[in-house]
Amino acid sequence: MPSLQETARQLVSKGTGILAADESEGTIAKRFAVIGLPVTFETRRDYREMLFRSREAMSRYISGVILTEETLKQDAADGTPFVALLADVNAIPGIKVDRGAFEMPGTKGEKITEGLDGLRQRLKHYAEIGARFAKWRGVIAVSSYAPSRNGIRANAHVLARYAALCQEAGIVPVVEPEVLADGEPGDHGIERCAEVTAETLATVFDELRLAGVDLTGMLLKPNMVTPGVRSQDRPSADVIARRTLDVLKAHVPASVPGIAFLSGGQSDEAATANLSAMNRLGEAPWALTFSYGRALQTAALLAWGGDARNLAPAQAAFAHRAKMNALAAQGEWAPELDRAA
Ligand code: 5MM
Repeated sequence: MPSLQETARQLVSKGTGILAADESEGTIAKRFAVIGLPVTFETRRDYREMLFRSREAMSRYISGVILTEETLKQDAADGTPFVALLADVNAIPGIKVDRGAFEMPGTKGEKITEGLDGLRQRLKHYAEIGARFAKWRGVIAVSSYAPSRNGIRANAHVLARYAALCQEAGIVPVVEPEVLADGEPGDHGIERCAEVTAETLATVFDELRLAGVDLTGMLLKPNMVTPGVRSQDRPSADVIARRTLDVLKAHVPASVPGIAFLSGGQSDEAATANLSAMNRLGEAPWALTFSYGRALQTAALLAWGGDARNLAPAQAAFAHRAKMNALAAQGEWAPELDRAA
């Protein structure tokens, strides 16, 4: 069995990144609503099978996939287990182990992620059925009264407890503290995002150290430092890259092998351009790549539209986004490459 360090390094190996396909039932319902598709066990299977059978995207650009528990245990339509499909394209199976973010008492609408009860047993089981990494997302809202120190500390604490339990089970924890860009009201500027991201990351690494987490055997999945999605600020990719790297360099130890960003509601092209600009700066002590959900999947979902006849264009759309982001992970993306497709 590969070590935590080997798995973590493989997940962020040059020119590859992670596909986040762990939408909960509520989230996948929102995605399918856009194409007018009902949400069933079979439609979720067919959609994810379309992605995982996109051989070009998966075998060349995707190092690992974050699955839901359902998908980890699910078979493709012809009865092939999804974990076997992923093994065939050399993609590492991962699993989302949190049970969602719920209103946190003592705060004005902030959220705390739940799922620690029974996690030790669940992780043992997930490892036995093939998961080699896991993900837990803490959600940090930004408003005039949020986040509170209590909200940040509590989310950082559960992220650290989750990470320690993962490592005990031989599973690489992907630690995802997301400072929301698309929350309410979502009109904050880049400065406020930088300030909240800095405090969040400082607290997360404080808690990870206290929990005895081996930083060489984990990955960080943060937001980029951007304005809220309803802000009037429109900084360039170079500004976003500079601000993000400054915050990360101040708070993320160099012993962490890699940082795989979430896309957080950015447009497909912005998520790619910002990642590429960061890698072009060439200053990061960690690998910098993607762990995108929407920014990898939206074009494919729209091209597919729930119709098996659209398999080829949908897989081509997915392969294109995966390739653009793989180039960005090496600082080699350019807008002409995107538009030439
Ligand atoms: C794919 O979405 C993930 C699961 O979200 P829910 O539990 O809310 O359904 C999510 O955690 C995702 O991994 C990250 O937010 C990154 O996805 P985006 O779309 O922001 O790149």
